[in-house]
Amino acid sequence: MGYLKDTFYKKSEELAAEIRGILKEYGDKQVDKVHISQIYQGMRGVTGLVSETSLLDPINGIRFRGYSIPELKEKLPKIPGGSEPLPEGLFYLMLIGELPTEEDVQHISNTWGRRSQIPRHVFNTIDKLPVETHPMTQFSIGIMAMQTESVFAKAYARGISKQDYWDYTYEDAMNLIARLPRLAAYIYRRKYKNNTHIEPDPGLDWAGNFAHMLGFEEEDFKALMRLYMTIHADHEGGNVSAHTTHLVGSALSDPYLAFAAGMNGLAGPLHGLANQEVIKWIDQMREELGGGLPSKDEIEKYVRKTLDDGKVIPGYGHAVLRKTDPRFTAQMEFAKAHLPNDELVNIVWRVYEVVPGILKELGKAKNPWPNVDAHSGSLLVHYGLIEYEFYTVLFGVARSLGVLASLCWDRALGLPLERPKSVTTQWVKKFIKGELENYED
Ligand code: HAX
Repeated sequence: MGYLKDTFYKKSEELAAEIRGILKEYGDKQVDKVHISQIYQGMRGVTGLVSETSLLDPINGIRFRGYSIPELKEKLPKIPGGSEPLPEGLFYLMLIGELPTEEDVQHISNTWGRRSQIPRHVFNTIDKLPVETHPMTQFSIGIMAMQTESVFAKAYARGISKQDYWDYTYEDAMNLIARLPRLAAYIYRRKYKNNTHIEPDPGLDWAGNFAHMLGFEEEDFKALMRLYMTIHADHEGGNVSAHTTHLVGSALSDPYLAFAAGMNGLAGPLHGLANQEVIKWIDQMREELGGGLPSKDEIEKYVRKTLDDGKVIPGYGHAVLRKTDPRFTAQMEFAKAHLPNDELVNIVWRVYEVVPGILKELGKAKNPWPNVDAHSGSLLVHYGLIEYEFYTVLFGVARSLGVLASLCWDRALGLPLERPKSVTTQWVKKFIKGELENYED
């Protein structure tokens, strides 16, 4: 067994034993009571699943194994002379639960480099799609086409013990993460760069190589990709992409099937697609106003018009967060250091000065503050990645790190099929009236 896998196995054995103890002693202890409003309103605030890799605090934002984004920036290994953390290090932290050494990170980089080959039929499948197919659809189809490679699916078909599920899941997770940048770059270059492709550079790290295969050689863009992949990797277990991957994986669907399902959720405009929507929204505003840096008054009018038209302000609000997303702040800091005079970035900052006040005044959105998607597109545009529809694919590649590390944990801990109870409104009405005894719908 490789040393990363070996270390993971030991850690998972320890935690599994601890969980058995917790369940034995405290299994009946109640965490939340569920309100009727929560049953109807997307289970908001219902604690109902375990995800070891990260935890989201409504005020302070995401913590990966206890570490905030500024702490990750300080403590995770970087390339020599680099400013941004290597996502390989975050993957190690999420999988093992401890900060990695430089060697650990190098080991993961090399492993993913070795595993990154994609079978020809996957590219052939993509090639059969109309080129105008949305990149997220192409991405999801590409992941599904790669499912032929699932070692979990093959082992399960042969017949394996429950004890070994984690092992094959781990192999699939590592292969899939290794291959996703190549798949994503293929989709990008096919759709936007006349089908001209760039071979990977084995000397580069995972995110740096991704930037290279996309066709961006500027060191600052590579640094941005390292930061981007790190901050988008995970956001605890309840968000749509993480939860879907976990849910589908709980049926013992292999990691390719589970992750593709998660990506279909990420492709929704209330989730990951918001990053393309933000830039489209700003572009439309600029078009209406005749270009340039709009004044706060102009932005305010445009925001109110968007709301009056019954639309949401993309990049604002969150189901859990109640303050500015630290992932927004991390990108703002990057922009201040690298591109403080960029016009689009300055518009994003000005929008930030205007939108929260309006959303607060209207009082409907529980969180008037910006989320991760409010900033990401403006940075990409600056470096020339101007194809908005591709932005969610970048998010998807990053999200693989968290949700696939989590899937390894799901299998190692033997988490069961997920199957919450649903009820009918008829049931709710009877419940309210206290008529549920011997109830049959
Ligand atoms: N603009 C306008 N109205 C908003 C709003 C926004 N940005 N955010 C919330 N609201 C509205 C909701 O639509 C809802 O209205 P109705 O009662 O008429 O349905 C009301 O305020 C209450 O919503 P909430 O409880 O505050 O928010 P939810 O938990 O239901 O939804 C969302 C959270 C992120 C979906 C929501 O804030 C939204 O639609 N934001 C804009 C889209 C966006 O940026 N999505 C990305 C979120 C982060 C992410 O997942 N990234 O991948």
